[in-house]
Amino acid sequence: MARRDKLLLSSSAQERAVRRLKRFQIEVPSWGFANTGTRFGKFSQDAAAVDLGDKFADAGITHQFTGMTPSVAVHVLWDFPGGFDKSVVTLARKHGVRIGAINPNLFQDQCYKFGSVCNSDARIRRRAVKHMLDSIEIGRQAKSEHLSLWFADGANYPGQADIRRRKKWATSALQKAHKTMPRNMTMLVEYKPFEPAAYFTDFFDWGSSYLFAKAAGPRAKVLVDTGHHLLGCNIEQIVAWLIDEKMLGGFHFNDRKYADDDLTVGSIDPYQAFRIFNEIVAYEWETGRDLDIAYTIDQSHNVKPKVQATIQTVCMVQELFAKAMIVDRKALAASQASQDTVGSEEILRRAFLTDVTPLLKVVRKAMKVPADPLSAYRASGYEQQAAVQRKAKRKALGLSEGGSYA
Ligand code: PSV
Ligand code: MN
Repeated sequence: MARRDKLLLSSSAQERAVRRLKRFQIEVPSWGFANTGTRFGKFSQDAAAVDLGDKFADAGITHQFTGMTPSVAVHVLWDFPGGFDKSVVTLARKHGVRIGAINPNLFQDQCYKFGSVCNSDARIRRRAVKHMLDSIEIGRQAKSEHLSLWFADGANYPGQADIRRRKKWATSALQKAHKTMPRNMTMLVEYKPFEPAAYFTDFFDWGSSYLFAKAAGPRAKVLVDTGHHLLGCNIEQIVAWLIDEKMLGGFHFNDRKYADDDLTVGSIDPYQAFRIFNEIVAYEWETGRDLDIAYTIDQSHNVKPKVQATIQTVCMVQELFAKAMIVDRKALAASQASQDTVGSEEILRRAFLTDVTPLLKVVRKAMKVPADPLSAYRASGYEQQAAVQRKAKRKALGLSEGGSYA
């Protein structure tokens, strides 16, 4: 039976924790509000977003109830199928949010069957680079600070592709994109060791992303998607190393059981997310400075109602970050110095098992949001209203199901 310790913080420690938690923000993905599915099918929800305005509205309502999600990550092909213009910026503002990371889509067009920036056909590589440059231009107009890159490039069979040449092609593409980025933009390079390519992916682990980012230029960093690791991988160690190398640019948070399951954070292993936050908070505690990290959710809610799943995630992230904030860092340092393994582990476990609800209550009061955002949202009637309106919108548009997620 887990022990639920009482939260006992000195008033200065509590004030510090409240101030930091008030500054903690996490970006929501536009695609988390649209109808999604697995490769076996898609189950649509009436309240799922039909268009970009709906996605911004859902992000806005999430922000209204949590105070933590002022920005929305967009996916160029899914969100701007007819092209981008500045009215999109106004539309986001109307719903109380702004545009966050720009995600080019370099995996869905037929031409990318054998890769994008790693394609052996130079014409396809040029097309992929052009799409990145177009995405940077969208970012410039939207005043976005992040270009978030994920490549599905890879090979399905041994012998299919020249691994070293592909590495060089990718490097050259990233360098071209980096050269074009405005000064205030950071390039985030994501990795994934599997899927959709079955034999190898070109951006396969944090080391490959690190090398690509280093070669691209000084404003390129690594993005860690928590679902993109082989089972058993020690993600917090990767996080600690990237922090130490000043190369941790951002996160895509989600949880997983078997593969890249895109489940809500903490639904399977909350201790994993806590251990990641523990590394971040440890660094911030030592240096007295907030790390500049793009925290983002990357989840797809196939069975849970989308906004509920998002609010649940945001609150879970806040709770786990709060637990990392209450780790007794001085005691931990002393315990590590005396090589007390059990004592050190207990300090972490004690923080993890402590009920931080009282602390979160103070934070949420200061942020002027409900003490229990999820219950308040569920009681608000937003979802029922959205379901009616969006069903009617779909009917008027002749759509059989919702969402611009292709
Ligand atoms: C790929 O699995 C990924 O994590 C990338 O970040 C994509 O942009 C996103 O998922 C799309 O859902
Ligand atoms: Mn991702």
